[in-house]
Amino acid sequence: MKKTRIVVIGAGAVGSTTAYTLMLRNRVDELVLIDANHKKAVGDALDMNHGMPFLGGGDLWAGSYEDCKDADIIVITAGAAQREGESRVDLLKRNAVIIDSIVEEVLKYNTSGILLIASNPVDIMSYITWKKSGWPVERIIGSGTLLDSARFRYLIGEKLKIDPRSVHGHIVGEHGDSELPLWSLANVAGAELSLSDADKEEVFANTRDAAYQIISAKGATYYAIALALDRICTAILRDEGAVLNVSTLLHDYHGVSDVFLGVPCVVDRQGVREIIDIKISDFERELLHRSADKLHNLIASIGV
Ligand code: 6V0
Repeated sequence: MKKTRIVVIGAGAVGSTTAYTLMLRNRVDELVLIDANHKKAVGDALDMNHGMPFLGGGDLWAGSYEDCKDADIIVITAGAAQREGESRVDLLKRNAVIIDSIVEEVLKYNTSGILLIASNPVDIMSYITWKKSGWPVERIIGSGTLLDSARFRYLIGEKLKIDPRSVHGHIVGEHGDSELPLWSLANVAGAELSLSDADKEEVFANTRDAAYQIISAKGATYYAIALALDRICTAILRDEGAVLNVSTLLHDYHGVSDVFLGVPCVVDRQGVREIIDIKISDFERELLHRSADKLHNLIASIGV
């Protein structure tokens, strides 16, 4: 049987934590770390391999782009990290150049895998990756608002004293300042949430601003995004058909087209198999359009 392989490009805080998470959960036969700073990737691989006697599991090494050959999933986490006070969109130009060069290298060795993007601004990086690769759009997945939706569910769960796994809630749109909560769909066991307007405002503000809070406290966010990336990889490798709020190309989705945004998608071995056609309120639709307009303008500004 063919071995499963995931390549993680960028062995910084997000990439190394993602590799560690995949390793702990024994998700894959072969795990490869690539970084422009090869020494860092080598150090991480050594450090993680020294834990194998406690875990058992597959092979893990610091590699090169040639290792993308036969990879099932290539996770891109490389790039400049968000600085304190820096909006995700300020990262755009710095990261666009990096992503373009990485995709060019990957394409030399792999034409059939799935590219999973985490680098910010993730919706635009995913769009750039799709354009550059020429791959079918279902095989380009941005981590989108999956992390934001997890934060949202956690914070609702905290307010209601309910396990976040039993809270259903979706953040859609940009992974960033223009994202929006779909309160009209949020529920516990199908029942409407017993939250005041003030509670809702607080929950959403803490969801939207979570990255700023964490970066201000410790410089970077990486544990929860690593779990979110692990979740997407697992949905792909196990052909799950899981519904995840990942970033995908929209085509006349509530009137929005030609932009990658986080929306509920069915994820399986093909990548994004389909987008769920949710019912949203007129107000939510207007906010979704604003989020899309913001990204359209940014994409136009860098001439992609
Ligand atoms: P980091 O710790 O600075 O790591 C970035 C890594 O990328 C470093 O090890 C660099 O050496 C490496 N790198 C830079 N250029 C290249 C290149 N051309 N080829 C290979 N490797 C390269 O950053 P961190 O890991 O904290 O963040 C990485 C990216 O993830 C940033 O863009 C973040 O903004 C983004 N995040 C995205 C999240 C999401 O929800 N999508 C969440 C958190 C962070």
